[in-house]
Amino acid sequence: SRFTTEVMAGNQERTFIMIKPDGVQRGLVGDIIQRFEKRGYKLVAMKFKQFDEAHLKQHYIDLADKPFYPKLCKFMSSGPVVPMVWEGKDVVKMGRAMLGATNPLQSNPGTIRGDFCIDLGRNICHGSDSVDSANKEIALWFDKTELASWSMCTGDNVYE
Ligand code: IDP
Ligand code: MG
Repeated sequence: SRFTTEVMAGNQERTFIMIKPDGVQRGLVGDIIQRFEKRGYKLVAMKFKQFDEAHLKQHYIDLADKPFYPKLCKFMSSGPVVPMVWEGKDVVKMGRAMLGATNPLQSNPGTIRGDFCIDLGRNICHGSDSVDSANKEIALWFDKTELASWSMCTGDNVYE
């Protein structure tokens, strides 16, 4: 079955991608989702919601000792965001590549940050940096029941 093929090909990896408040404000929600969708990745979960500072502090807990941590968490809770889970082959690494470098001035044109932003603190999107972080972030942002279990009708056109 297709499910067996996907499991065998290692296509079940998941990452956590989030459109930040600046990305929402600038009307980039559709474009960012479309890039993952068009590439062939499978959407597993998505929300549109404002979260409180405590939640963002937990999300960025690894950066707690950085000077920009309070400002970052405050900004991230200043408006609605679009947290998402995307699934597919090598999607953690590829998601980061699609986002571009953390500093938009070092992001190549063609990447999300390289196409749409300039400043480090307004880099419009988040993506998990490892499978381990992805699992932690998915568990923080989504309840198990919010992860959709479905098969895309791509047949054998995305994966050989
Ligand atoms: P990442 O988002 O590319 O994974 P991280 O190092 O995890 O980058 O930092 C999280 C976010 O914190 C960045 O996306 C950026 O918005 C912000 N940030 C990172 N470094 C700085 C900094 O030196 N000054 C201000 N904001 C920063
Ligand atoms: Mg990070």
